[in-house]
Amino acid sequence: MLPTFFECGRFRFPMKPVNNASTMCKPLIMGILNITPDSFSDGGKFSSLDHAISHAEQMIEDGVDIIDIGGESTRPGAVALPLDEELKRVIPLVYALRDCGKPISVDTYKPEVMREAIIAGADMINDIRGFASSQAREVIADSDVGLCVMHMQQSPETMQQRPSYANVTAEVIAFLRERCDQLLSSGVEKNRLSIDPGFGFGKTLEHNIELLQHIRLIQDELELPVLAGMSRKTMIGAITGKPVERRMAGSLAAALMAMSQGARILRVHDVAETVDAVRVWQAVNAT
Ligand code: 9MG
Repeated sequence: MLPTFFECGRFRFPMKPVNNASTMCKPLIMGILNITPDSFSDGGKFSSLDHAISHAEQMIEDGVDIIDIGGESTRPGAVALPLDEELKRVIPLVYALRDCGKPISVDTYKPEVMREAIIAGADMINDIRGFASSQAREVIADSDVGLCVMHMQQSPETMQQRPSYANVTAEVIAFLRERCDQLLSSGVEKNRLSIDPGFGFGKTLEHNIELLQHIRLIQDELELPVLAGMSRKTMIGAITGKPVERRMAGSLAAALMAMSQGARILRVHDVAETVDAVRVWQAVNAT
């Protein structure tokens, strides 16, 4: 059974529907807020911080539940960002948004960024490396933030070169179980954890499809809420043949598929459209 609530810093979200039918639970919408280098800081009209703040305001108007701030690209082939640059991009934005009324998640695997983000007011840490670092686990254990523990094979630089599994679902479950057990042993409460199969992180299209078909199994096995992120990813492009700027419809279909499999958090770029799609799906499903 899933924990009754997902505890996320200053916020608490119910994880179970009233009638206990898991497909009826409205998923939380996590909006993606990437902060890029400040190309206008020397005299331009808007800085990248201003752009990011107005993007966050738009997402709030559109019905977002959690805002996920990221400073480092996690695309296949992306190289790591130096620590000081990531801190410079992310931390001012956490301070700027901390009182926006929505939980602020920070997408990072660096313990130093986690620590500063928590001090600045972040409510959740989203770690694509699944809290592999013992320093990261120490920082987290000392806090009350919610966590997303994600599966990845290798690292963003190399992950799509030759993904390989004997049984992708079983291996992802085993990996997430081990990482969650480590976090629980270091003192993290179970109701602060969410898990993520890591679509596109060291997976072929076939692996991604198999994982999408098995979200409910993954959630039931680990008794933890699943976060699913497929928005605009290569897997959507591979299925639809569309370039990244034309993948919204495909991304909505994938989000609804994840929701029908019981996913509790959907990580998306297009918040307004996903909120509408979820509303329609629920209105029909509830009758
Ligand atoms: C940062 N990031 C990019 N894609 C992601 C995904 O699918 N899940 C999570 N948790 N984070 C992601």
